[in-house]
Amino acid sequence: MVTSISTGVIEVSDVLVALSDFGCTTACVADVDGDGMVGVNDILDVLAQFGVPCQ
Ligand SMILES: [Ca+2]
Repeated sequence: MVTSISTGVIEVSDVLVALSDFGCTTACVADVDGDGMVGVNDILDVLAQFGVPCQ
């Protein structure tokens, strides 16, 4: 499940966090798909959920 990184809704700041964390491989805050690293899939997940309220 994709959850907002900073607020209750996926928004620009979450996309920016995901982008700034791109390539991260340990303790990644932007690892939204839970595979242990931040890659293209995480960015796409964040973008796919953009503007959607999440828990
Ligand atoms: Ca990931």
